[in-house]
Amino acid sequence: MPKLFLGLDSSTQSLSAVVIDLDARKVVYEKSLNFDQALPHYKTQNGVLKNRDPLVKHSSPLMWAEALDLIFAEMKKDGVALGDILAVSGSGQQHGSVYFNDRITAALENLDPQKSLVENLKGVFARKTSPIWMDSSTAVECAEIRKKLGGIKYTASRTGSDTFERFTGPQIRKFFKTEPDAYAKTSSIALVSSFLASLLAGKIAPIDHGDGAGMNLMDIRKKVWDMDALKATAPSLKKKLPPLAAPGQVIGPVSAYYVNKYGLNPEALATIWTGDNPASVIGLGLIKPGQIAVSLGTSDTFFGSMEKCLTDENGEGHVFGSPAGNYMTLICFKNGSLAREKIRAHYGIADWKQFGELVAQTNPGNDGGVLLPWFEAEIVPRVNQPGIHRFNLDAKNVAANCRAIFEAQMMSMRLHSQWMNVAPEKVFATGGASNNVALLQVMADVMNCRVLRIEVSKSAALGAALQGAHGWLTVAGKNPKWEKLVAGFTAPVPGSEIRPNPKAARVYDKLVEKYADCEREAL
Ligand code: XUL
Repeated sequence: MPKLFLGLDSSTQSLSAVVIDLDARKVVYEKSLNFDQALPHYKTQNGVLKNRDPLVKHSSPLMWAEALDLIFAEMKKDGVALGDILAVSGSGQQHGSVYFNDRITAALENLDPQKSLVENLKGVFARKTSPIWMDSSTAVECAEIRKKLGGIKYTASRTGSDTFERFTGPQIRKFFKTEPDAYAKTSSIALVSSFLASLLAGKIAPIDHGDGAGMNLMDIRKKVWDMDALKATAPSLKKKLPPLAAPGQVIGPVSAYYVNKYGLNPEALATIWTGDNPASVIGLGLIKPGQIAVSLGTSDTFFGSMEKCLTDENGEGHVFGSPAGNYMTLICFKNGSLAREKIRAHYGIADWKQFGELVAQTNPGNDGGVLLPWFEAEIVPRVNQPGIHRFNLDAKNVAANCRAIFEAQMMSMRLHSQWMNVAPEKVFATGGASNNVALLQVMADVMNCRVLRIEVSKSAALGAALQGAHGWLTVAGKNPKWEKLVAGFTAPVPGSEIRPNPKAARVYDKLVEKYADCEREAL
């Protein structure tokens, strides 16, 4: 019998499933359900409910539950060997929270396969909607909690991150302040990940150290609820939170609901879920410290494994628990592809090929020219007033401005990841812009390490499936090693390796200092 494991990823816009055959080291099934399209009756736009306040971004927990039913029905229809699946794990968009009243435990224990999950969950919510990571309506609560915890540096060193609007603690505080009665009736709070894990296990699931670190409520070093942070957030919070647990631990067998309804293996194990970023770290094979991935998308995200817990005293970067047992970091730069595209459009450059040719006409270091491309308010560094700043750079020099945007983004990454104290050994580039060779060459030169392209379409769901395999092997007494487990699933694109040019690397060692001065001046 093949050893099959199912990984699910409930992201902002979709629910994805990946089934792996562990011995064959192959993904044997992939499916994605787009919420807007598959479940139009929730009226979401890109997975988000409409709201008059542009800062408020909520979604529907019932939609996530309905999607779970739907994806199992699809897998059954597609002939997936659900009876052979040995464990199910998953990941969820980070920070989003779900609020239950005291009917939740009984509802989870008695999931009736004659009914849908939505019907089974009738009357269990203390709050109809769930604030998600895109919400930025809690600036006041962030300031309140940060102040009580003793400022940015202390909050970050205590919880792994400074307070952020999207983090769950500030969201819980806002709920307590604005809807105190509903907060009082809340008996249990889940993250998106632990909510879906609970639906699979048929009982309230623990929150794992990966996703738990995205709440501003967990002591990042001891990996327990931080009583001061809980107190600073809302009263009686400890009673409302599930226990914390190591990523991927087995909760128990899957609920009979999925066995009776979809033919899932009755012996399949349900494990604790994690956040989508921790799951991606596994899905991309970033097990060893020094292995970094940069996802070049709408925003650019820099993440990787870290052995010891170091936190960013400027409060820009995040530290989460990693499914591999140690830590992971995540730094999110808002002006990613958007800023690159703005420059391209501004200079009327036809395509990225031509853009790359222009970059090649200029020298690494741009003869000292620096651009700060903050088209949008930036997260790293904190920039509230968007603006474009040029130093020794002529706005009319098209080629120099093309190089400058790439260099600025890569130098910012290098500068603002220094607190991690990890010299990248190699960087895996993913995301839309990772096929831009000119950009990757600048990355290799600025970081002074090899850059390899990696294409994993569903890295979080794959990471979740591998986490399921890890949980199952652990219970089977096989003492699995992560490095061995991920091998073969996440190979870089053949021939994609880009090596740093030593001469250019020396130029950037100097220029990064000037770049830091420019940032200071602009801020
Ligand atoms: C990370 C974050 C996002 C979500 C996206 O802090 O907010 O990456 O996890 O799903």
